[in-house]
Parts: sequence; C-alpha cells; structure tokens
Amino acid sequence: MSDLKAQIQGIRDAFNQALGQVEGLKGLEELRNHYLGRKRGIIKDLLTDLRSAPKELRPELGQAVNRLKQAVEAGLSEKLEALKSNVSSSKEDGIDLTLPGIAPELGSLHPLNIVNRDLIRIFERMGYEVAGASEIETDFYNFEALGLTKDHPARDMQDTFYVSDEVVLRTHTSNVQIHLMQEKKPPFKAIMPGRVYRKDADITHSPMFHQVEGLVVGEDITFTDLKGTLEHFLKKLFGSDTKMRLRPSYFPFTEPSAEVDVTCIMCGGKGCRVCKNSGWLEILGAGMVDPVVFQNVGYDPETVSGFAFGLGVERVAMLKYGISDIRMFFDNDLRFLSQFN
Ligand code: FA5
Repeated sequence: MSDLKAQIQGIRDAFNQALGQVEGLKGLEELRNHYLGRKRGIIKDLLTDLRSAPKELRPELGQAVNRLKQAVEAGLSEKLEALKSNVSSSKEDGIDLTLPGIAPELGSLHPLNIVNRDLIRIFERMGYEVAGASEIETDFYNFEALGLTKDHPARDMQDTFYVSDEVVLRTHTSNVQIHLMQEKKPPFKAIMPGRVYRKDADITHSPMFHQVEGLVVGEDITFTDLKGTLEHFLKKLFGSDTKMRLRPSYFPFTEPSAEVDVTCIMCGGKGCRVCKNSGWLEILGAGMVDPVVFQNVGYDPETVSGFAFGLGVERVAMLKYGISDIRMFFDNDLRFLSQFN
C-alpha cells in the first residue's frame, strides 16, 4: 500500500519537474501522452496496478490516483494556456519568435526619377502638358528640322550614335519639339522629359542621360516670357533665394540663344570649389525658337513666336544632392540608392 502511495507521490514530483522544463507545444503533447496516454500512459498503468491492491485499500488508492490524474490534467492545461499567451517565448519548428523580425526591404524612387518628377511637377503647375517621342530618331527630327543641316558644324556639338545613315539615337529631347509642332496648332506649352544618347563618358558625362525640354509657342511670346518662366522654375527647384543670369550663347534652333546660370547652390554665390569660385553654375540652355524651325514644321514665323529650353536631369540631381560622379546613378549600388529613401 505505502509502496503505491510513494509511487504516486514520485510520479507527481516527476511530472511537475518535467512540466517545468517543457518549452513548446510539441513537448507538452509528448508529456500528455506519457502520463495520460490511453494505452501506455503512466496513469493508465497505475490504474492497472490498483486492481492487484488489497480490496479494502482500493478506494483510498483509487482516490489518490484520481487526484494525481486531475493534477496532471490541470498542470497540462495551465501550461498550454501559458504557452499560447506567451508565444514570444515559444520556440517551435526552429523558429525563435523572440528574435526581432526581418523587415522587408522597401524599394524607393531612383534619385533621377525624384528629380525628374520634381521638374515635371513644377511645369505642370504652370499649365504645361507632358509630351514625348521615340529615342530612336531619324536624322530629320534630331538634326535637319532643328536647323542642323548635314554639313552644319554644330552637329559636332553632340557626338552621335548612328544606327544607320539616316537613323540615330537621339542626342537631345529637342526632337520632340518638331513632332509636337507638326501635330499641334499654337498656342501650347509643353514639357518633354526623356533619355538621350551621346558618345561621351567621364565623371560628369554619360553616354545615356536624361534631358527635360520645354517649348512654348503662341502669339507675342517674348524673351521676357522666357526669362520670367525660367526664373520661377529655378526658384521653385533650388529655393526662393536663387538668382539667375543669362549669358549669350549659340544653338542652331534658337535665336537669340542663352546659357542660363544659377547662383551656386553649394555656397549661395560666394564662390567655392563646385562653382570654381565664380558663384554661378550653368544649368540649362535656352532661346527664342528660330524662325527656320517654324518654317520647317509649317508654321508662319510672322504670326507665331516661342521659346525653348533644355536641361540635363543628371546635372540637376548632382547639384541638388552633391554627387560628384555621374556614374553613381547607373551603377545600381544599393548603398548609394538607399540613401534616397
Ligand atoms: C542641348 O542638348 C539643347 N538641345 C538644349 C536646348 C534646348 C537649348 C532647347 C535651347 C533650346 P546641350 O548640348 O548643352 O544642349 O545639353 C543640355 C544639357 O544636357 C547640358 O547642360 C548638360 O547638363 C546635359 N548633358 C550634355 N551632355 C551630357 C552627357 N554626356 N551626360 C550628362 N549630361 C549631359
């Protein structure tokens, strides 16, 4: 009798110890089977042993086994609740839920797309439409119609990738001007972003780069309109303190033409390494549309006038973010790109 009682107590102690060491649901299930299993469980064995105990002691021993069974069941369900509510301490199937999660890597806009969108947005707010054309272009749209005849020395200004004698990878977005003017009647104003190509490669020049072209055509469009538009644009882009200046220049498709400078965004115009101590940075080319271009698209230069401008997106992005090597935009190095999140 006392043997069986001592055995029951031993089982209870062993169960409590094992229960304390259980760490997960799988271990708990194993413990349940070990003690309460219908065929080979410890308590089932005890009940079998009970049958051979003296008859007069059986009720008391039976009660003791029942109490053990209830204690085991209570212990198991208590532990189950604890494991469920404290999942953070659970280690199931090799997954440690206490470890910090692995955050998914979020993509972000490429810095050139950020700048491109900013540029477009500024002009859209001024009522410009957005237009585009093919990057593979005929000689006519890329050169001829813009006043760059076959023997024109200014063709050398843009080192060209030729697909064939008459087909090129466009060297600028000015080709879109011609398509647009052929398709539309004035007045209109449009902005034309896109990829362009030149045989040109160093730390500030890339064989593929992006330009944004602007074109405004109508009656009585003057150089003052050009100046006011660019001033507004550059202040929106670089800040309201930005100043602008125009220098006489030459483009075959504009007359007069100008290079447009802004006060250096690094030093505010005082002079630094970036602006080579001049206080100014060249930012875009512009001018009044040459009457020859209007004639080439069938417009009457006596009744319409207009202005055009073009800038390099990489150049703006390099200035805005202080990037010294243009190749960083195209290396696809995540250490660089993730800084623009
Ligand atoms: C032009 O391409 C003219 N079509 C711009 C224009 C349009 C003038 C309308 C007047 C009226 P330019 O060759 O200067 O101009 O190029 C414009 C800008 O493109 C440059 O200021 C520069 O920022 C950028 N650029 C030129 N070549 C490269 C290159 N290889 N890599 C990166 N950016 C370049």
